[in-house]
Amino acid sequence: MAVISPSRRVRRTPFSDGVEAAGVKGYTVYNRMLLPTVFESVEADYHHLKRDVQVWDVACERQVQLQGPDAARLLQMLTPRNVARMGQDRCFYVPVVDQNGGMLNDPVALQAGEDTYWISIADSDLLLWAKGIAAANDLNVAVTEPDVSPLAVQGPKADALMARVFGEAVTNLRFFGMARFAFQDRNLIVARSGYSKQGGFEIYVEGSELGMPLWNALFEAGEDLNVRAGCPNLIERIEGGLLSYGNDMTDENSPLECGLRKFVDADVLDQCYGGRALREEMEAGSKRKICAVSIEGDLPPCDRAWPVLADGTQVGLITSSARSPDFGTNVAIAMLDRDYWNAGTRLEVQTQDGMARAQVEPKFWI
Ligand code: THG
Repeated sequence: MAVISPSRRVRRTPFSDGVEAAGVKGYTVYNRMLLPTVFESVEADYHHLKRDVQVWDVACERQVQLQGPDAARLLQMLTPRNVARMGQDRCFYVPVVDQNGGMLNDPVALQAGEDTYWISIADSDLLLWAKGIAAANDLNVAVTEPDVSPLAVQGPKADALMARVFGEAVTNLRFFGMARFAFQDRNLIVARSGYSKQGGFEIYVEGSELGMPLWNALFEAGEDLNVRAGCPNLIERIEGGLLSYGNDMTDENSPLECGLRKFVDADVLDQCYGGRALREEMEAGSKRKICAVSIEGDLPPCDRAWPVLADGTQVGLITSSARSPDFGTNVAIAMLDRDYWNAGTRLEVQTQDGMARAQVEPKFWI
């Protein structure tokens, strides 16, 4: 594939110098910012992530900051998940939906201060939607993109590495718990979260000037842990069923179709956009659902949705796929019609290179 031509429109991150020095081999663009996709090879990066510890430049997970007396009210208008009891000690995975209940983003939200919330967004222009909702409702809230860049530390040795840089106490965080920890003369929000199933943390680096000092501190502290630069890994995230907005779902899909039912709370559906549509879908049942699917054979890269067929008729789409070394098959995420989503259902997949046999799996692999 051709290279991405650099320009000011495709933003660098506070960690880009470190990423380049580490020998990044591929990038994608996410929220108009560089996101590394491969260092050694996707397979080698995958094995290393599952064995050691990696530092990821995920600055492209931009924050949409809501600040002001109506910040909490605006946040609740954006999501069907009840955020009233979020507090400043944990973050929430929150579907964000439009007035029809269609997914606009699937961010992680947290309370960064008294009347300040950060929405750590996936790849869509959520800032514009939030500004629009605030304006249309005359809310007393400022919607901005602050100078905050997440840096993730992921892998089985993440606790060991983080303890060396932030102190032992950081390892007391529970899953999706968060607190402030000192680095140099600052207190940074750290959460036990991240876009892998290997365990780890995310540091919300407030102030670009801290980026390279923190990057370097992690690499100096973790030399004997075999720390390397890494990035969200395509194979590992499909095995783990971690959804990718724009790939696995769009505004054509509801959070219920995306398997996010547990993040839709009936008691707030009259406070958020799209609540009525979601209530109707809960009563009627969803017409399709995200599923784990295995696919046989040698496949091309999944850079477009692949039609899924049963007896020659289309019954869904494969939205992500990759060869898994650990599971000896192609692991895939699909959106499948109701009559075809049961585990064991045999299907056919139409790739750009031809047909392949597939089967619905009972659950994701990790
Ligand atoms: N961390 C932060 N921001 C992000 C991401 C992240 N923004 C972009 C993108 N990732 C948003 N999407 C996701 C998708 C899945 C998860 C987090 C963000 C995730 N899911 C857990 C799982 O599926 O196992 C469940 C979370 C829960 O149970 O609450 O972690 O990764 N800052």
